Amino acid sequence: MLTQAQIDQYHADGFLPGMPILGAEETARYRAECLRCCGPVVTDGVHRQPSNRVKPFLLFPWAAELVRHERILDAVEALIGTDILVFHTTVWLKEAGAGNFVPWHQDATYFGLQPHEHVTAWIALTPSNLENGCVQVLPGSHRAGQRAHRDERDQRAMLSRGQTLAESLDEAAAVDLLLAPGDVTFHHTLMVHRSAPNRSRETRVGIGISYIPARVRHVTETRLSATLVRGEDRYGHFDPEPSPREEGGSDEIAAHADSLVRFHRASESIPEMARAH
Ligand SMILES: O=C(O)CCC(=O)C(=O)O
Repeated sequence: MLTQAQIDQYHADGFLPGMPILGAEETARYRAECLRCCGPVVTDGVHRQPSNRVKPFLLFPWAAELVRHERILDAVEALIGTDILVFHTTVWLKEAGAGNFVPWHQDATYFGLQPHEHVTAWIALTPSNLENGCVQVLPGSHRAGQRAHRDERDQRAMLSRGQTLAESLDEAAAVDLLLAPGDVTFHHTLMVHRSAPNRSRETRVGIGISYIPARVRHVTETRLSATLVRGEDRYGHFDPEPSPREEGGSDEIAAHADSLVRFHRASESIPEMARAH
């Protein structure tokens, strides 16, 4: 799936620019499902709550299918190896004119994973461009390791505590990840990135899937859950998660709630989070 040159590029730059991975039809289907289940407006009988946007693959069969997409996993395997878990997933839905933005940050700050081998596959379900607030990355920034963050409380910040890099950056070096629907980019957990508000007239939808090799563990006392999507888990660092059989089922809702409660409990004691002021 990836050439050796692309793999080298990922390790050198900390990200891979968008590549067309999903076909037009499947992209349209995932976009419709994502808006139906995780969108801002209640229009039908879907069990809808804000947390649907976090780990939707435990609630919705279409999302469970997406995190197991063979072509995405082929690329992920080239970057982190054959035994792959989904640790987390976020639907990044930016409504037109809402002013929501993502501050400069590193994902590693709030995940508490060691070693730092987690990779995010960011899937564009709509166009993602400068007008609607695409992701922007600082190439090579992952090589300087974990940086200090502070909490910047702002209702419009799309990170739970408004985690923002404490130091100033050379923003002129930022690269805009310009994507067509169905494109996927990959970024390293220490990559410094952000995204600006959506100033277009359309909603921007992306899904960020956090993949880790099974050897990676979580650093806090709380035992977390994760989903094996390829290969074998010979480490058992995480409790296995069930795949949803039906949308809105009580087992599915319970498994999702359990996973999120553990994740939020663990977040409080991640060393990088405790140091953020
Ligand atoms: O979608 C966005 O605007 C931000 C995405 C992001 O921060 C991430 O995937 O880690």
